[in-house]
Amino acid sequence: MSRMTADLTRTTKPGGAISRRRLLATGCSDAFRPPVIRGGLIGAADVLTMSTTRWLLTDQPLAREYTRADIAPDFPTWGQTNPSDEVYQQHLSEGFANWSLSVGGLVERPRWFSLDELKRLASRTQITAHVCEQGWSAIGEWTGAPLAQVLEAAGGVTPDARYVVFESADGWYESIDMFEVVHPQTILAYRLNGDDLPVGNGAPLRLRVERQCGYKNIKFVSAIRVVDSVAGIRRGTGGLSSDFGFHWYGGV
Ligand SMILES: Nc1nc2c(c(=O)[nH]1)N[C@H]1C(S)=C(S)[C@@H](COP(=O)(O)O)O[C@H]1N2
Ligand SMILES: [Mo]
Repeated sequence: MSRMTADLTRTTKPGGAISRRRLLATGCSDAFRPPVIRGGLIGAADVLTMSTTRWLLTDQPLAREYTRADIAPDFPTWGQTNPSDEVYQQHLSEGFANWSLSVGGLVERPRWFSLDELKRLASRTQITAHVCEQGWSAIGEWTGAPLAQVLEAAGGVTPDARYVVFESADGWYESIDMFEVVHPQTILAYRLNGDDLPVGNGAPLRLRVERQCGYKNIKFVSAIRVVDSVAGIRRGTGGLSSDFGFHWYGGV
């Protein structure tokens, strides 16, 4: 984690305000409270306003996007590449035709999404650099449904929503805060470089959070849950990586 530690020296921006990276990277995730979204649902306009505001206020622009010419010929696979979980293997053998994503917790209408339903939502395609904390990076083109769209299709989040928690078929779990949730590049990706997501890269669905390190980009996502606190989840830090000592906000 040495390069993330080095980032801690960049603590202030020109205006003198303490950057959010520092707040979070020093383990102060409790000190950081995203604004409560009033009025029940996150409307499209709210999402836009909120992400614009956050961008202006906290100096968190889009992650850099590249061109097709920059795409790595072979995007690596890393960590788990084929979960042995029985249910997962069944879905894999059926080409994920009967797979569905559970969306629950603090949403107005908890529901399931088939892969086709996710693909029918508005999509976003982005060519970005994946940066693994273990010393490699690769550029790939990801296509998926913006997470904000998915939550919208579940009726929007309730006023006390603060985090989205992701569960994976291999037992991995992670969470991100509502700021990251509504960021335009936060997508649930089902395609890599124009093809269905390969198994090794997290088929049928993986998270892309382009401003955070590899380990936050959880693969084989099977369920997402909106919560007001991550304290009750496993060891209580909000993710497998952070439960084992990595920063919860794994800024690149
Ligand atoms: N469920 C799950 N998600 C995961 C992992 C994993 O082992 N299991 N590895 C993480 C790490 S450390 C990295 S670098 C990326 C690797 O993504 P890739 O296999 O598409 O290269 O996935 C992340 N998400
Ligand atoms: Mo990684």
